[in-house]
Amino acid sequence: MSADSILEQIAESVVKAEADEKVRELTQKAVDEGRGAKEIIDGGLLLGLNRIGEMWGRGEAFIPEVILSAQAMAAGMEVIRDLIVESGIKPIGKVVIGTVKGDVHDIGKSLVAMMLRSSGFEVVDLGVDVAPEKFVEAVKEHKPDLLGMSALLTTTMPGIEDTIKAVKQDGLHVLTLIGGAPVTQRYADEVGADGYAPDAALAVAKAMSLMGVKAS
Ligand code: B12
Repeated sequence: MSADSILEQIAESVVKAEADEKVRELTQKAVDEGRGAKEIIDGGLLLGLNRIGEMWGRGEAFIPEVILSAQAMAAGMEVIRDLIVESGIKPIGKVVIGTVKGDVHDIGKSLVAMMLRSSGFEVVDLGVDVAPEKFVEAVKEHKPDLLGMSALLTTTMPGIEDTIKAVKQDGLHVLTLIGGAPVTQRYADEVGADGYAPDAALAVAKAMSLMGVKAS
């Protein structure tokens, strides 16, 4: 079997969200064939995730399928973690993310977290109902490059502004990225957020552009 076809198999395995074991096995095979970490990620794992992301955008795939594909990709990433360390590929950046105070909507935020993780970011997920002071504490503790906030209710959206103010008041330097169904670019501009994205795929692209990395 040629090396290119193993990368294609990995991509298809991620799209189909085949058992994590299968993705692990194929990734290990690619490693054994001498393929480098970047090649396996770009030509196999990430290619698969991008494909399912595009299918989702066209309405040909549903959220549970995207989540399963992201998990399958993460299983492959585990196999090449050691290779990544050896080849000196650094995480693109660190993100602390959470859903704002009073809001328990978890699905969109977790999807964004998973896509960021799968795309090479280190992610600290604070969960839901996160008060501004908790975000501030987490920024002090983890020193992330980006702070992601999600709000799904018009009544909890002010939690984004409160958190941005609290972070600034503490003199912390972190880029802010916000999203959630009622959130808009206009709102992001109003509250002084550094970035906004309407979905998980664009959240990754935005996070990359904020970090000065070109999305592939
Ligand atoms: C599932 C759901 C729930 C579940 C949540 C379960 C869970 N574990 O998350 C439960 C049943 C608990 C729930 C409760 C409530 N809900 Co509700 N819920 C929804 C529903 C149906 C889907 C939300 C969802 O998961 N969508 C799928 C995900 C993938 O999409 P998403 O969240 O928008 O996320 C995407 C983007 O927004 C973006 N994104 C999200 N976060 C972030 C963060 C960053 C940094 C970035 C860049 C991008 C980003 O990327 C994501 C992926 O593409 C919506 C309706 C809807 N269609 O949105 C109502 C909805 C959000 N809920 C609503 C309401 C009113 C409530 C309740 C107040 C109901 C009640 N009376 O009790 C409570 C509030 C509870 C609370 N305090 O939070 C309203 C909000 C209206 C408003 N504008 O304020 C909605 C819009 C329903 C409606 N049409 O009335 N809800």
